[in-house]
Amino acid sequence: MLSAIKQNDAAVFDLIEAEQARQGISIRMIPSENYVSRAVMQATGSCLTNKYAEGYPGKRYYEGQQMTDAIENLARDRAKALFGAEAANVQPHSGSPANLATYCALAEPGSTIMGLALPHGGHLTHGWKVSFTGKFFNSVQYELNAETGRMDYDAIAKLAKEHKPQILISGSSAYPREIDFSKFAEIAESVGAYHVSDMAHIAGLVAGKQHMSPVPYSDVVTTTTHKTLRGPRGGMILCKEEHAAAINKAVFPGMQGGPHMHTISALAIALGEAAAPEFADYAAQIVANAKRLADKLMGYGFDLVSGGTDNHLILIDLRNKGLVGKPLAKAMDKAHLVCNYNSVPGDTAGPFNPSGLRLGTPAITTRGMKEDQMDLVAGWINTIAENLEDDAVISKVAREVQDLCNQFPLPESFIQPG
Ligand code: DSN
Repeated sequence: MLSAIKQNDAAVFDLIEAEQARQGISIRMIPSENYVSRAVMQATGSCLTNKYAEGYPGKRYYEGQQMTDAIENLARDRAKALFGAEAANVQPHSGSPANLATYCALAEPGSTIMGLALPHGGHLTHGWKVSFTGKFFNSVQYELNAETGRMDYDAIAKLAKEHKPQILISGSSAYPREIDFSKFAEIAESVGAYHVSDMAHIAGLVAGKQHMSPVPYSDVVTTTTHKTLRGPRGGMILCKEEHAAAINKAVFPGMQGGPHMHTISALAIALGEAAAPEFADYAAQIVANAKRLADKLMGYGFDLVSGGTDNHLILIDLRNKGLVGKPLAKAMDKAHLVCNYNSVPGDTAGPFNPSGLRLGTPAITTRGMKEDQMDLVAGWINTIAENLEDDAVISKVAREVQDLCNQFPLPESFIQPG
């Protein structure tokens, strides 16, 4: 697959090959990352990258759309069937443009939107002040309950009554608990707001019936396609039919030009994979692994935000250990245990040196790892946290990690030919 790159551009080939090797010998626990199947990967590298297809199926601005129309319709139909949605737009280049397009479809610039604050697990595009979503709109941010580390639906309702947002956003990037989308729908209805849900992190868990679906409770649902859903890098919007025209107009021509048809073809494949019965087993194992890892980490005295997890991710608050996130994340990376440092609710440290660590199980579950392997991972994290400056200890962990990765190669259909 990479032979032409090797022949034409040795510099890029060497870097891709090195990255493939790094992914092979790493326990990848950034909760938004995964491994895609060989079929999904091949579609992203297909001739569809050569095609412009501005517009929508049946109404394009360039000719030669015989195949692209069929592909986009297939992706849309599979998305609607998988998630039980009335309408789907598969063109957003990723989650951030999907969110901005959605807000622009439902509200005028300057209107009030309300989402979860970034340090409490929200996404930048839920109205955080450095994002255009926090600049173009009057953004009000809700926070987690300081005691429980969980959504405080009464407090959210109170804030919504006070500010009367045009759009209430549910969903998160670093919240380890199940979100009750029905409560968000009730709050939105009580103040006359649209309910927009961003299910980017949990889309695969929703598809695999391991998390409540936001679709029946939302006007619009946005998502990326490459996290737990295990598709190509991209975005997607699902909505009620009454919003479909406004959403389509906001994505194209409002926000984007030509859709990435190679990505859309890969998304169609990934949606087909997610509809297969074994995907539900995969989603269930993601959650089982995260719960086991959380239990073991708590056994080592780690303080987890909300006291555990219901989904694919874990947020460690390191303050009780006298640690901060970045040095631990960097030491773990040396041992090929890859995660990210992260703010935790109530963090007074800045975003470049926050007090938390965010871990997730989607990628290691794709490798076939189960609860027993989570026990090893928890032990290694603890060993590194206790020996941050000790290179000999870190090297020993790195060798053990590599041994485990060798025992858990990717399943055959996920291995990319070199
Ligand atoms: N950057 C993603 C994440 O890691 O959660 C969110 O878009």
